[in-house]
Order: sequence, then C-alpha cells, then structure tokens
Amino acid sequence: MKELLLKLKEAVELGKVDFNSPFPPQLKGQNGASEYAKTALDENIPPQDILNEALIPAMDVVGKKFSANKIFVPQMLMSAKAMGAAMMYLKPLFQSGEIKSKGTFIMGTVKGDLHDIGKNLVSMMIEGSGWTMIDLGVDVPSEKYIEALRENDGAVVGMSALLTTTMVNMQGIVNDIRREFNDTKILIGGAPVNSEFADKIGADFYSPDPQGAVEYLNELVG
Ligand code: B1M
Repeated sequence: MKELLLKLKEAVELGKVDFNSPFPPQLKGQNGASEYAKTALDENIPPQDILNEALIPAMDVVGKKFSANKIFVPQMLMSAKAMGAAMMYLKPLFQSGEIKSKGTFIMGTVKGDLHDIGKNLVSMMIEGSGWTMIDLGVDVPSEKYIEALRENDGAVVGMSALLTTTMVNMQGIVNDIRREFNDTKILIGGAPVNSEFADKIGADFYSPDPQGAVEYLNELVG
C-alpha cells in the first residue's frame, strides 16, 4: 500500500497526469496519477488515506517549491492537473460523505476583472488540500458571493484581483458580505493587493501565493 501511495504522491508532485502524458520526460512510459488513484481505490485503500498520505502531501511540496521559486507556473499547473486526474475518482466519495471535507471555500475573481489563471491555481491548491471548492468564476459581484454564502453556511470566502481598477471593488464586496455574514472569514490575493490593503478593507487575510492561502485555511480548522 505504502509503495502505491508513494508512487501516486510522486506522480502528482512531478505533474504526471496519466500513462499517456509526455510530461515529465523522466516518467515517460509509466503510470500517472489517474492510474495510481484508480488502482489504490481498487485495492481498497481508504480514500481518506489516498488524500491524506499521497495527494495532500504532494500538493504541499508543490506549493512550497512554488513559493521558493524552485518551480514555476507551468509545473504547478501540471501538478494541479495530475491532482485533478486523481480527484476524478475521489470526488464522488467526497460528495457521498465518505471523505470528510475540511470546509467549504467560495472563490472568485472580483467584479470587473476577467483574469483567472491565478485564481484557478489557488482554487486547485485549496481543493487539493481537502476543501470543498465553489468556484464562482470571474467578474463576480457581491450578490453572487452572498448567494453562495446563503447556500453554504460557514464557508470561507476568497477573492482575487489583478487590476488596480478592480482591487478597489473588493472593498464593496467585503462590506456587503459583512452586512449579512459578519463572521465570515475573507481571504484576498492577486498581484496588486497586499496585507495593508487587506487590513484597510476589513479582509481577514492576504496571501501572496496559493501555499499561504492553504496554510491560512488549515490554521482556521486547526
Ligand atoms: Co491582463 N493585465 N489585462 N490580461 N494580464 C495584467 C494584470 C497587467 C499587469 C499587464 C500589464 O499591463 N503589465 C495589467 C494590469 C495593470 C494594473 O492594473 N496595474 C493588465 C491589464 C491592464 C489588462 C487589461 C485592462 C488590458 C486591456 O484590455 N487594455 C485587460 C483587463 C480585462 C479585465 O480583466 N477586465 C486584461 C486582459 C488580460 C487577458 C484576458 C488578455 C489575460 C487574462 C487571461 C486569463 O486570466 N484567463 C491577461 C493576462 C494573462 C495578464 C498577465 C500577462 C498575466 C496574469 C497572470 O495570469 N499571471 C498580467 C501581467 C503579468 O502579471 N505579467 C496582466 C500569472 C498568475 C499565476 O499570477 O494572477 O498574480 P496571479 O496569481 C498569483 C498570485 O497573485 C496569487 O497566487 C497566484 C499564484 O502565485 N493569487 C492569490 C492570485 N489570486 C489569489 C487569491 C488568493 C491568494 C493568492 O486568495 C483568495
């Protein structure tokens, strides 16, 4: 069992999606995350163990390497893709309640802003760390966040902005959310924002990268 999970962890860490995937070259001709995850389930390895002992630690390493500039966006995207291939098999078990989720995270790029590459990366890393992800997409106004919060009591909210002209929209969204859901934890990120801005608009936390977001969320649930 341990060996299979180690292979799955390696596949996700290095971004090997499946057998046919040409990336990374050193794993050519070998199974990828998709096959290893399926085999693990076929061998009755508990899905929670697959998540906790292979997928989450792999994404943790990926996040740390990215923060330390040891890998870059393309490698991180391949790892997220490999994680997604494994999650295809685990997701139905999440939904049926067989795997315990750490909580629900509502994510969106704020109103007026169409950039979604960073948001998607952060979403994938958070989902990979065991959270249920509700991705509202881009150009998200207050109403959509609030609607999602009404449907998901206690969820944490994440906002991304890439433009100096749209980061200011975060302020209005935070105010609108606080009016109805005062205790909601709000995390922000994106190239033009920083901790000072987060404090100014009353958000709870700013993270410069996906790993910081994951660590903040994990601290929240102890
Ligand atoms: Co746009 N764009 N763009 N663009 N674009 C920038 C952001 C810009 C800096 C380019 C420039 O002028 N040098 C500039 C903004 C200037 C400013 O406001 N200061 C800009 C502009 C001006 C525009 C338009 C206005 C251009 C125009 O039409 N005149 C227009 C706006 C459209 C709109 O949104 N309404 C526009 C459009 C576009 C494209 C559609 C062409 C495309 C987006 C495609 C897409 O996202 N699907 C695009 C792109 C690709 C860029 C650049 C080149 C790359 C952005 C990116 O994806 N970075 C960008 C210049 C640059 O950054 N070099 C630029 C990679 C990504 C992984 O990083 O999103 O920062 P990032 O995410 C990071 C962190 O910030 C963090 O984690 C991620 C991973 O480390 N993070 C979070 C992000 N969200 C987080 C949330 C968190 C935590 C961490 O918690 C919730």
